[in-house]
Amino acid sequence: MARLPILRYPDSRLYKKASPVKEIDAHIRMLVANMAETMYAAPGIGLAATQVDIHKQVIVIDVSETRDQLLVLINPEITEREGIQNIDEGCLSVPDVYEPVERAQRIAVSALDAQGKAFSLGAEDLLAVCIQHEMDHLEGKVFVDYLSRLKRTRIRAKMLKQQKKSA
Ligand code: K2U
Ligand code: ZN
Repeated sequence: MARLPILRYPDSRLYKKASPVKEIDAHIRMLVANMAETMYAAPGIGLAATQVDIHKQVIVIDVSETRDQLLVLINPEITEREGIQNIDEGCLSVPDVYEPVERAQRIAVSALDAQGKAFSLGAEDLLAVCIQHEMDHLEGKVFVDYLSRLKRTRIRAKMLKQQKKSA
């Protein structure tokens, strides 16, 4: 397994739309394993393949306290949305920025697991936020896109300054 480099905002590759996975083979399972290792090492509670410059509909999530309950979502679709919540979000592609985003409180999502088996699950609170955040990544959307133009401009300038310093 390997830790993968995470794209940093405002890298234009974060705005590419991910394609559905046609066949869940050993390559996809290796991608899932590498994404999980990358997420746990970051550390984060979610990661979309888009963030590691692989434009396929693959998400890994683990919101457990014990960090040992990996959820893999391949070709995910949200089938129901209910209620509203507004919590501070972060993003591994936008380090040290936390801002509130309005999301559905509860969702139902259908996906394939890493063995290609179809499943559905209900999620609420942080898990629901995380799934919606990661599915935005697959659509080529970053959470700062929900913020005001002024905030987004300031975040972009801060990210570019940090990247220039570390280059
Ligand atoms: O997409 C990502 O970069 C993963 C996010 C997932 C996330 C976004 C918003 C709200 C919760 C989770 C990262 O895990 S951000 C780091 C983090 C870690 C724990 C709790 C909140 C944010
Ligand atoms: Zn993110």
